[in-house]
Amino acid sequence: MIPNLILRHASRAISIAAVAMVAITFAASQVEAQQSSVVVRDAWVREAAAGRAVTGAFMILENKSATARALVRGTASVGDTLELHEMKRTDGMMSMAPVQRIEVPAKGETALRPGGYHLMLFGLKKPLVANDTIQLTLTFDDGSTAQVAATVRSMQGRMP
Ligand SMILES: [Cu+2]
Repeated sequence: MIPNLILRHASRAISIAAVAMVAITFAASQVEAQQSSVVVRDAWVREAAAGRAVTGAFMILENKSATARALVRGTASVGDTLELHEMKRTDGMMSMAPVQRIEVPAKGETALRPGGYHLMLFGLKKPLVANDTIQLTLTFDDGSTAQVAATVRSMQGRMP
């Protein structure tokens, strides 16, 4: 009888531990999914023909809070990697480069648009056709995230 009792206690301890693990995991995912004070609107992504593995995404970032925020990273449902980019004119030439963060002032807005800040999506898994919708997950410097639906638009011959 004694081994049986020990066994029962052991399995109970395990199930308590399992419940605790689930609770911790749940709490962690709650933190991760915290809604950002930055609201995203007018999100769109440039159409990408078959064989084209790169495109740009654009939107307005609106900071509803009284604290400055910054976009620090993101992922896209359709690509392998997402980089934050800035396009600017240097010595009369337009060029783009990755940036660490895109600042969004307190109670203010930052526009991501062709010729300025944008998101660069690499490793596209399939062509992006006008009027399709893709999903972006954006993470800000406070760890909050925003889920964004971006519409695919055609934008012939323009960079990025
Ligand atoms: Cu770019």
